Amino acid sequence: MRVVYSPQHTSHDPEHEVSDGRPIMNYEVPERAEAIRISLGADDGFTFDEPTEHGAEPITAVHDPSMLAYLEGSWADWLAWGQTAREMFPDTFSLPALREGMGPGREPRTPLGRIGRWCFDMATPMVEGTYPAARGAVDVALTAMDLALGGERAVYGLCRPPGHHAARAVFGGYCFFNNAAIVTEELARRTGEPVAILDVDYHHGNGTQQIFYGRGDVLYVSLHGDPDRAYPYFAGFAEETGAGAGEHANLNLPLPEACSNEEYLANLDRGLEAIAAFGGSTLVVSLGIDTYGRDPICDLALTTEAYHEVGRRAAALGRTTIVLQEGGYFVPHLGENVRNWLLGIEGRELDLSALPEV
Ligand code: SP5
Ligand code: ZN
Repeated sequence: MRVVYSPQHTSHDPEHEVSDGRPIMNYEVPERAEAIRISLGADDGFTFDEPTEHGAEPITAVHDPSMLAYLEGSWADWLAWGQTAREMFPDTFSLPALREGMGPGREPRTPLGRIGRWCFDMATPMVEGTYPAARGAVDVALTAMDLALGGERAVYGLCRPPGHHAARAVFGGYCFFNNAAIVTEELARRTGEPVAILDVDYHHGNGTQQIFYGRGDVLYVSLHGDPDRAYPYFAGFAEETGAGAGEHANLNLPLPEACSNEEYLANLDRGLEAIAAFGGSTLVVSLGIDTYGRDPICDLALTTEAYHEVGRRAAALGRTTIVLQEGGYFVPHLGENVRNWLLGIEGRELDLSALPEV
């Protein structure tokens, strides 16, 4: 399988986040992508390609151009205002109720006002190298798409930072640009066909859902920790089925705490049935490994065997598949879990031989 990877991701190296009422070390670190690169690099079945630049147009096809401009200029703006911290966090959020009945108000001018306009949480700090890394992740995803359009049956884009929490005009959840949504939109435009997205990250992909919620030509299917207990809290409910032309093109499958392989796979089959019933010849996968039993921030109970089986069942759809990396935070097993997912999709055997005992 062809793998698209760029070392540019390492310039996004956040240190902190706020979680459960405490400042903690950020879980979305460069070591994650490096662990995946090392596992895939040790297996001759994977060959690596560098991304090519795709420019801004595919990004603004999905995101507010003002968000792109904000992300591009935000670090210089931070420095120009005399800030010296190496991470930029919002401290005040522009929730709609703050200006209820008063109209939208002016666009904020200060870096802290502006980040509170564009970022929805306290897990997604920006550092000096965040913007080039986020652009690099988009290029990784689009290059994987190019390979798939060129005839590869399944391709993996080792995206970092991840993307599925970024909506049209707001970012967060360790995500800046929605890599999977950008690829999906570009695929829809280039092929004229409907496109299905399968999101198996532990967290609901609120950004992807938002971007395609009114669209009938893009099916979004997500398996995730029930937002009644899990981030992102405000989206991912089963009753969210799409709007207008997009009605019935959104399928949320919220899962209980400690969900086992068996229960997970039963839900997966429901998602795959919906995808099989939807048209189109391509599948975009948002691949998160934070469903793992040992993930430090999530609460499902999947094992490595499940990843191989999920890949195998996704491949049985018989569609050209573009797999893009999202979350997964138990770094010691992250690379081997991704590799086994990809072995599954390629019809290769489960291989637990390189899973370290930690
Ligand atoms: C791409 C991705 O996986 N983003 C996830 C963003 C999660 N953000 C932090 C959520 C904080 C929830 N803390 C729950 C810890 C349970 N003890
Ligand atoms: Zn996640």
